[in-house]
Amino acid sequence: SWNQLPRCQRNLIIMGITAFCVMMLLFLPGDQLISMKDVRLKPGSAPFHMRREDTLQNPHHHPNLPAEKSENDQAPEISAAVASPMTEDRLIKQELLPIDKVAANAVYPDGNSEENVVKLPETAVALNDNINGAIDIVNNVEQPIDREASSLDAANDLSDLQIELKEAIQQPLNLAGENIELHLQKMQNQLAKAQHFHGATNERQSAVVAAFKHSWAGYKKYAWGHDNLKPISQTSHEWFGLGLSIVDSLDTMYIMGLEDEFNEARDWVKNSLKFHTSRDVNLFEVTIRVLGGLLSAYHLSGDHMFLAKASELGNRLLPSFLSPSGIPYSDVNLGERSAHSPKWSPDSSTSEVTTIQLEFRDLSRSTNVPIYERVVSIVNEKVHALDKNHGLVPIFINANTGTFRNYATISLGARGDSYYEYLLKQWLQTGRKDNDNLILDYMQAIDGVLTQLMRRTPRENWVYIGELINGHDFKPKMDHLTCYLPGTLLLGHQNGMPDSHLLLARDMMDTCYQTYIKQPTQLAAEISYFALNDKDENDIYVKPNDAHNLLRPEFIESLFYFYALTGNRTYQDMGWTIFQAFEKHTKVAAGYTSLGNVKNTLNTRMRDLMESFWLSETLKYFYLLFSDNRKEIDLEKWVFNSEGHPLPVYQQ
Ligand code: DMJ
Repeated sequence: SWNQLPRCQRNLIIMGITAFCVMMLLFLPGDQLISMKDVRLKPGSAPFHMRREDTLQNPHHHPNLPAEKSENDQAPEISAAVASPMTEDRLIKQELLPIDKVAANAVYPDGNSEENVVKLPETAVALNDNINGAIDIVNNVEQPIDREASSLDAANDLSDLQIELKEAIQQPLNLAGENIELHLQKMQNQLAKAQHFHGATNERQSAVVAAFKHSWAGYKKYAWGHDNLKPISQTSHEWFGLGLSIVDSLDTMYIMGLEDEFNEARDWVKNSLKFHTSRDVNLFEVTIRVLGGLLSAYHLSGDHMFLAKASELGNRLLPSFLSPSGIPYSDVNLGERSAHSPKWSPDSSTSEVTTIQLEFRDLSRSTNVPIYERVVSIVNEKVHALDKNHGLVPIFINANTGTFRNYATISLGARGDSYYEYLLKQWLQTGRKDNDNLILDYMQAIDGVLTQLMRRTPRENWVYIGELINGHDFKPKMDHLTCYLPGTLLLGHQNGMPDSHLLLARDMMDTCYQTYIKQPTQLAAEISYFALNDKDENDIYVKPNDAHNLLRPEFIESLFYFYALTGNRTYQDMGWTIFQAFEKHTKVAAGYTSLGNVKNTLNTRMRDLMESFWLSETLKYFYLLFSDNRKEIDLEKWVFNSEGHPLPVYQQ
């Protein structure tokens, strides 16, 4: 029939097809071309040389570099450094210098101040080899991949797991083939040993202990057994009905040496903490606060009652993982042993499904019951396999399909934050030996933060991390939640991550501190905005609806890491300024309260809630920050979960 067409018609069709092909080539998205190039990277090339030279844009403008440069106009040494973290010949500081010393030397990645650089630590060499190995596998396009077979394997794995899960849920006390109490008794010599703490050794620590005791007294009097205290109305606040403030406080009291308070809380947990009520709770919140709180109390005190409780709770949380994809549902009914997506949306938050792994893994390893670690490792694998935007993840994920929501925001604040935190911390928890995928994802994500989300303000050069609305449009907004990042980055750097992470950590620290001291109350708002250009009046500003302060811990947490890892006491002084601001503006007769407005000392609009993280995190991090012994909790041996509960590092 082609031959029967008139010649001019045939010519027209040929021209049309040719024009279509040319158009396709012209409009193929740039990043697809880049990823096509990536796949052909030679084995052994630097792991994160994943962009073309002209896309290696690092908006990290340090004050020592020309400040007026545009975002696309980078100092070459910085671009190169960010582009080539962890290459074989890179030298990394073995011992972290006090941060101000690093600033004085102004050594950026690949800088060569002899004083600052020594040989790559062994762990980092090993890591580097592993990473290169992993990248080799990814890059080896010659290797045939039987996708059908591997997806069948995955489906089989998932259905095996579901069978195992259902059995575990139906026989809660039989997890290890026997009653959990008997099981723990048999594990006797593997059980945790009690740790010893001295209590406060200086005035600042004593002031924090006094703040804790004041909070505890109010909670005891007006809200005992309920989740939170409402210190203005002097009543209680219920969320999950699990005595959150008690469980969240256990390890803080143990570390502070508050024996009487710890013992009364212990009795409440033993006799009154019940999980059989038919009530929906949030998997993530209950995991980080209650499961994490119980496990930490167990590891610090050596009291196996806490482990038995944790085991019962862990079992009741398992129905969350009975989803078609293995990505957990966000809501679980502990009494009914059932789970579902949130009522308001089909999706779970990305940070929520990826911030349960430390706790579930610890539960498995503490009880010798593998199912908990298995279910969360599957979540790791699934999320690892999903496409990301320069290593950054959308903030919503669907538990039924196992995919990210299209066009969801990318943020290191609410719903995104602790995804990045747990990538690093899980790797640390397993002695930096397992979980290469996670540390690869972490490095790639921080690379993405540097190139996609980091900006400097036009006048004062404050570094901040913005958001990508719909996954694309940059918004100069940073949640206070994001101020956990400098501490995590420093922790990573101490464990072999590139120097670009250290620089970002230090710059972010300065900015987060500014979000506090720029406010008349010297307390940070929930959300800060940053000037994009000179038209904005202030470099950092707060909108009226974002001016609240919930007694959040993130910046104090970062100060703690900076002090613990550098020994530089400047961070203690910064923390002391903020502690005094909390004392001045949030302390009330029955405890400490959240505020509605940090912008006006005469009208702070007290909000009437003392969240349990004030007790588990903010006060704990203040106490450890002010310690004379910066290794009071040794970060080589302990890893803090997202709610400030220390869990042991496993070397095996
Ligand atoms: C805490 O519950 C945890 O730190 C969580 O990861 C984020 N938000 C609060 C504290 O702000």
